[in-house]
Amino acid sequence: MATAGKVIKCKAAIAWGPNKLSVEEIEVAPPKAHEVRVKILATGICRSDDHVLSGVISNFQFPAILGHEAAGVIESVGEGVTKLKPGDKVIPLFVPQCGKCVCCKNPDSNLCLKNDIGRYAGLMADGTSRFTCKGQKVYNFIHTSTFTEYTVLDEIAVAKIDDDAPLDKISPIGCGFSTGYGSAVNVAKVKPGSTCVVFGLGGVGLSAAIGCKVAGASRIIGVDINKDKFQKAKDIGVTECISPKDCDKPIQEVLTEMTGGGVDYSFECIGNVDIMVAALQCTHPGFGTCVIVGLAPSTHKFSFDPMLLLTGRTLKGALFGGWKSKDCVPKIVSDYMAKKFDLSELVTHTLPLDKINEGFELLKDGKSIRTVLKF
Ligand code: PAD
Ligand code: ZN
Ligand code: ZN
Repeated sequence: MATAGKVIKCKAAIAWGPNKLSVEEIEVAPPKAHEVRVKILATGICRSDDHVLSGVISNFQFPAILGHEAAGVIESVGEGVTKLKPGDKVIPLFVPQCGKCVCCKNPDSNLCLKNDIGRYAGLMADGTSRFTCKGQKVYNFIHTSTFTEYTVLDEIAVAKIDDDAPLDKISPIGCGFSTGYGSAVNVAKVKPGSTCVVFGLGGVGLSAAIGCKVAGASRIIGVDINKDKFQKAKDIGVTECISPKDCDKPIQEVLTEMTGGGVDYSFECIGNVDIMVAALQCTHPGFGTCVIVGLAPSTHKFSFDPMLLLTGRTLKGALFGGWKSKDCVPKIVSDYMAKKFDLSELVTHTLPLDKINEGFELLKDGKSIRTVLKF
């Protein structure tokens, strides 16, 4: 392409610090060795972007380009990149897959040790940045940075997907959908006929419910304090919805009674440590499994009676639904194209990049599931 090897000037949303987000012109340097430059076509706003922007996640470097749930096309590739080429359709991977580390080599783990989650160094693998704005270095976000027309990605953080994939529709596969869905089918391994409860009916929780349904759960209970979320949840297969605000006793007790002793699987898709404990408590003794999916503020901790585990419950957690990202994302895209599940219910709003702040407001006000920014 005509732009290969050159600096590209384009628009991006820069997070200058907590709650300071503005759209600016930036410069995106060409990809170095084992990197690719990608034109982003669609990117969703996830609660995790909001956690960082609102400052509840500590040790984060600013200024930065947030965004991690996206789909795009490769514009150019750096030296040594052999399996990707300009024109390839791709999904950026916020949990990379280097294929070489001890976790990548372990068939039961997807936590590539090259991930930047929690550490937030915000730089490419070689320790430098490809973004500048007004002469200032701009950090990246968990190997992705997608609130920009162009981004540069390490080769280990890119999945090449089907040439026919509809890029405007599949951005939720980059985070929310795959995270929730995988939490049910991979992490919990929901069995047919089981009873599940999903706490939090946002993009991640609804996707967990889709996973429970695809796995054959017979009862899927949705819990949310925002009752506006209930209709959509029912549309995608949640069988009953409850708001803790309508209950005169703790939600874990209500759920235990409703299910005759506890659920088979529970999913915490909020990021609230008190709900995490409730999610463990409402699982059935002897065999119940609780999966932590939500990202809690950095300073929050939880504690619980260890007897809950001694009595045969399992507590688990995973990033990105436990999927080995580079291997599995192309398969999830193929499953979408084969109509194994629908993503349209997850995308409630579409906005141009210039209106990104409006997109964050919709999420904070509980009015959107996913707002997708289209370029
Ligand atoms: P969201 O804000 O769209 O959905 C959260 C839902 O929880 C909303 O519908 C709220 O109304 C509801 N809620 C809030 N507080 C309560 C409460 N006390 N009781 C019941 N319901 C409540 O977020 P999301 O779906 O985009 O993300 C959910 C979480 O998952 C969030 O913490 C995010 O950071 C995390 C996440 N984790 C991963 C991962 O890899 N593990 C990936 C993506 C997102
Ligand atoms: Zn996310
Ligand atoms: Zn690895």
